[in-house]
Amino acid sequence: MSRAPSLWQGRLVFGAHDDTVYCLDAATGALLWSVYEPGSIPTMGQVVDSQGIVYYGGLGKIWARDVRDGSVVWSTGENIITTSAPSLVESEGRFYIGQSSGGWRCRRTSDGELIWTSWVSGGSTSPVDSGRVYVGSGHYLYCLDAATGSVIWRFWERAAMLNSVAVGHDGTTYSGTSSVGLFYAVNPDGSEKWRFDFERSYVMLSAPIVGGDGTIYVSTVHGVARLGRVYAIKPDGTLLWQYDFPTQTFASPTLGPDGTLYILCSDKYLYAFRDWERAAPTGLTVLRGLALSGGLPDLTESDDSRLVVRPWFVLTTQEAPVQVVVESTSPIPDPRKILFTLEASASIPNIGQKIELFNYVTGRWETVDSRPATTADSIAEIVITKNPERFIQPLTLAMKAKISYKEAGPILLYPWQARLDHVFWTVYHSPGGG
Ligand SMILES: [Ca+2]
Ligand SMILES: [Ca+2]
Repeated sequence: MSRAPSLWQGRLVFGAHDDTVYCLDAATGALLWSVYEPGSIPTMGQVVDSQGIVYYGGLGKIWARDVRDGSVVWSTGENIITTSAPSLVESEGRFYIGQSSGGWRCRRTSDGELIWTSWVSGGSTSPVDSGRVYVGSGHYLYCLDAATGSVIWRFWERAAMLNSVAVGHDGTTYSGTSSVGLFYAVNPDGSEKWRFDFERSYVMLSAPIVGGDGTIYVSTVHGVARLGRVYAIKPDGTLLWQYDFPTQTFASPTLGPDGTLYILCSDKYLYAFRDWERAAPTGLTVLRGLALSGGLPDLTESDDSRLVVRPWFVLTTQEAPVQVVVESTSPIPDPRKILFTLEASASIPNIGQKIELFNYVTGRWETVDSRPATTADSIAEIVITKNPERFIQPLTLAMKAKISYKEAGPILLYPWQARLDHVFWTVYHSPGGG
């Protein structure tokens, strides 16, 4: 089965059943290079280090190649059958790889030489975290000491063989069974945290991954109907969303740095999707203050081209002398999360910056952030996870933000300036969305 492609500097690398390793341009899908080794079946997965060296096994040898052109850095062994992708610990110059005879090996990245051998055999992609290697093999999830290969604990599952493993940011391990649709979260001490039941006949055959916000992404297949489905599961074990593919997806998902999820499907298409969308500003009103330069187009990019506003008349002394209202439109009415981002600065210290979002339920502005403005551009990111739909007009999907500046202490120079470089909303899809 094909595993997930690896992403390095805009290049996707993966092995296929035709004994070939491919490197594609991630943006266009164009072939950059390929290498053919007869009988190698390089489909157990690969890993790419920060220098652009890809490590992988298969039948016969373990290889290290340069992702730039596919040239060989080293190859090791004869008659090796690997059962996993290599798990890399680049800072220690080591990787861990499953072999069908003799068990798990720890090898050097520089030349592939052996550091230790474990009696635990089989299992596929295994993460290394805080000095531990996690291997799903037989009826057990094993936790091995990364330094020596000795077993720290093992988690038993009666139903079926445990499969590939992922580790969360808190040390929780995630693994599923390959014969019944069960998915487990295991505590760092080896005890069960929760279990998640995939619907009907969907089973996990490839490694889950954990996103930056702790969301667990699992690729599953329906063996009878030959369908694929990806689950996004929250860290508490409840479903965030699921997405159905036209055919089976044997590959693990891969997350790009911007949060785009890549999935290789058996229909030979690489699917790229994400659960968020950007909403750029579409309207601007300077409510209080005098616009000195710039306008709406200056707010759409972080490029140091800014809307600059100075204080002007106010009706009362409590009122902020600079108030800017920015409008946008949400792509959906019911997001699970809204992120509001402002990159701005003030010309002098002691200026307070306040961000309000318009609450369409109460019909009032709601303060979501208040902080001192910085004299160099800084970014305020406001996350709304509780009832975010209140900030979206239900019929027009309009969104409004008011950004205000007011003196917060003694100032040395008047008039001062508020300088807004970049304003945008990021809207995250609800559970059930794709
Ligand atoms: Ca800037
Ligand atoms: Ca700008």
